[in-house]
Amino acid sequence: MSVDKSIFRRRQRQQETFDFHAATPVPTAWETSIEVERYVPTHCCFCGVQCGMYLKVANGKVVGVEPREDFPLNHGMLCPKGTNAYQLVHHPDRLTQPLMRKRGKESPLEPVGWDEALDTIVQRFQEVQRAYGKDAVAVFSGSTMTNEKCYLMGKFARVALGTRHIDYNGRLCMSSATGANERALGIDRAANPISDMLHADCIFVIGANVGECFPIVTSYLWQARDRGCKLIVADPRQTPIARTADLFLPLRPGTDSALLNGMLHVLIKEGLIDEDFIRERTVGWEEARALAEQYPPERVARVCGLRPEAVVEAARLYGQAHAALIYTARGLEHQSKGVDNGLAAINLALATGNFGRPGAGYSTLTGQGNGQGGREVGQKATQLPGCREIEDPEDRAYICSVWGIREEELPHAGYPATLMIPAMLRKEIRACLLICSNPLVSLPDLHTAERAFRSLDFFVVIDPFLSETAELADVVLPGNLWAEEEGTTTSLEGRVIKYNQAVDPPAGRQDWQTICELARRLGKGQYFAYRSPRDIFDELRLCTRGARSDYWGITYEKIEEQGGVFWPCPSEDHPGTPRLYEERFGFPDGRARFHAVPYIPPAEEPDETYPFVLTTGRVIYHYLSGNQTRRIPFLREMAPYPWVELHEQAAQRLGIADGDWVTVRTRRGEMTAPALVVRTIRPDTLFIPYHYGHSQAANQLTNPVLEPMMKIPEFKVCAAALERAPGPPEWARSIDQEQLTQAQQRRRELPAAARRAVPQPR
Ligand SMILES: Nc1nc2c(c(=O)[nH]1)N[C@H]1C(S)=C(S)[C@@H](COP(=O)(O)OP(=O)(O)OC[C@H]3O[C@@H](n4cnc5c(=O)[nH]c(N)nc54)[C@H](O)[C@@H]3O)O[C@H]1N2
Ligand SMILES: Nc1nc2c(c(=O)[nH]1)N[C@H]1C(S)=C(S)[C@@H](COP(=O)(O)OP(=O)(O)OC[C@H]3O[C@@H](n4cnc5c(=O)[nH]c(N)nc54)[C@H](O)[C@@H]3O)O[C@H]1N2
Ligand code: SF4
Ligand SMILES: [Mo]
Repeated sequence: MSVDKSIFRRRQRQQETFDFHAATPVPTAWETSIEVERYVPTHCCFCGVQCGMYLKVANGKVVGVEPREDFPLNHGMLCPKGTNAYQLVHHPDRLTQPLMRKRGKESPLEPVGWDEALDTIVQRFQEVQRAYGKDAVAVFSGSTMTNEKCYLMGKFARVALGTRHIDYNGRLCMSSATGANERALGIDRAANPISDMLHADCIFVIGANVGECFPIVTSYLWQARDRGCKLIVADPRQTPIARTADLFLPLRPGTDSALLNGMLHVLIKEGLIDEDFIRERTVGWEEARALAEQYPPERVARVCGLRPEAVVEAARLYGQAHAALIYTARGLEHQSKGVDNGLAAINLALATGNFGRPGAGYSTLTGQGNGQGGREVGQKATQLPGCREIEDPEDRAYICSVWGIREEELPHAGYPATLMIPAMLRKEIRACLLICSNPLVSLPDLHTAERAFRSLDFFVVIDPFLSETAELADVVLPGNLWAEEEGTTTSLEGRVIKYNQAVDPPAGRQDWQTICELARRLGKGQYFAYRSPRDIFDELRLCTRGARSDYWGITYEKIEEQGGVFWPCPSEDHPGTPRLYEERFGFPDGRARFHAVPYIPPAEEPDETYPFVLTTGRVIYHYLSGNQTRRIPFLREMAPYPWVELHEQAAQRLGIADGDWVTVRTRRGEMTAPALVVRTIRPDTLFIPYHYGHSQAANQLTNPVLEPMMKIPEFKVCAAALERAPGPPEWARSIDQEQLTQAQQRRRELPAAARRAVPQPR
């Protein structure tokens, strides 16, 4: 691959003057004199923004990274995770051989050859299936991997194993938004490209910490504001973007639909709705309007813990804009009413005619690297590739025709990931193959989840690193990383892009090869006779032809030529579809649906025993379960341990000082961590970052209650008690005291700026 190196020199010069990058230490490999042989164009492996990057290869190794200026979204920017991601590739912790417990559950994991590992897996899966039926084996998949692999997992489960139980970690992520999109708009994708932010007069961000979780998108928010766009932020914590918002709404966790209904109430009262749009392009308005009448600002303010005038002001700012965007993320979606919350947000956009124009729309900010593609290509319990329905006779028949199987052979709907846990405990699911997820950090109520995985007769994990979950497996197969394969992902915009391979995986196999080899040993090799990821992609394209997420017109070449292609793209001469709903919504009648969604409180409300609301989420330095980012020295140093964020009023009341050890207790469990006393969180709310495992895991505390339709857990709201701990917890005793002091110092320094600069919530 020949690349004009002058752009890199220019880029490096820019970095010297650009604050954002100055804050990011330059990895040492950038400074060495190694002669770079190749610059491999690819994308970041972490979040859904999928920033374009070059991996720098020297002597057969990935030695560094450069941001790509030619990718239309990040334009030469990367966040701290992106600049350090390359350090995973040759990390000493990489698994290089299969590991197996040779003498039963109590024996240690020992290195074995691939043949022995694969034969054991096949033999044990077959034993379980013979004794207890095909559905006794489940597949638990993930979305931070390519479309090709996500697609392959769905086909592997249904065709090679013949089980109906396949689902994935997106269930824990944006599945509420999927539910809302499907019910109200008919298409499960962001309505707008991110660049639409530059055409908006108002952007309403609710439940999304854009600054820390989608850092590169933040630059679009700032540019929009520079052009006069108003920014409204609703979050129980004053996140970095909330500090620059025109209006900050520090709402009580779990009360989003009340706020949104209240805003609709004001819009109606003040005549800020678009009656032509409602009449011509929607159905169900009368019911939504009637319901909104019951949400006057005074009532809403009481429920949400806000001032009534703030609700009115939010509605005015939003309703008076010519073009307005709403962005939601997990703050609003990780709730037992997550789908309702999404529907209530969509109601606002529909009532004001904010769809199908530049700068007008509603989108969820999809989180995982391939969180968009992963939810379309058929690794969900009820889904076939292309967002087809597993219970739809036509969809079944079509996919069977592509796969070359009989309709009776295709299993029906299985359990969503969160319902696999009770099924394991009931011994209904007895074996599991898990890839690209670390549920023993990421599932709610971890003590129960751990019992479930331990109760399996046989458990296989495929991961590049020994995760907390892999520690429990009977066989661990080394997985590959993004730098070690070719394949596509679909970014949070709905843009299909492509990873290119920089180096070979250390264990000699790519995941798709491992899966195909397992299929062959299960006697189904004829259905998995791919020679490359491209073969898999071409079959995926065919599966999606004419379906809701249509990739038929997208080829590897076209992705490279166009800098990505937005689906739907029904034919090779079609340019792709950056903005949805310009003419019609995704239902046969072309109209969107209003939904009347009454506010229902979270499943657990504070009481005398558990007086706080506990919420959980992310920090900029770590990605999800932390199994990757906790191994990268710079990221680890910046946030080595979890903490408990609380307001100084609460701290004073309980006699807690910044840095004290505190214990948080809920109905599920307890954990001890240092207190971080701030003014940037509601005084009734606690926050713990969830990127840590074992006794440092926030999910020891969280409520496993599920949203009824999509079965997503309520990670964002549960009742909790807080007290000073008598001393450090076990985990702190076993680490170097000096390291701990340094970490606490750094943690204090981080939000110190925030503590000084907090304007009072308006
Ligand atoms: N640095 C980093 N970036 C990431 C990730 C990561 O792990 N680390 N993960 C990626 C993934 S998979 C995802 S899903 C996204 C997640 O991206 P976000 O959803 O932005 O991140 P979270 O921290 O989970 O939650 C967002 C905000 O919700 C707020 N919140 C809590 N409760 C409520 C509530 O009841 N209502 C409202 N309105 N807000 C509430 C929290 O205070 C928090 O600021 O990030 C992606 N990007
Ligand atoms: N309390 C609380 N819990 C949460 C959340 C929260 O906000 N609060 N957020 C939830 C959300 S939004 C999400 S998305 C989930 C995510 O939770 P997880 O599914 O646990 O996410 P990851 O940490 O990305 O796990 C991916 C695993 O796959 C491995 N991996 C990465 N790439 C590849 C690959 O190409 N091949 C293979 N074989 N393995 C690979 C990584 O090493 C890692 O161990 O967590 C959820 N849990
Ligand atoms: S914003 Fe997301 S995709 Fe971009 S560099 Fe950071 S983690 Fe990677
Ligand atoms: Mo996520």
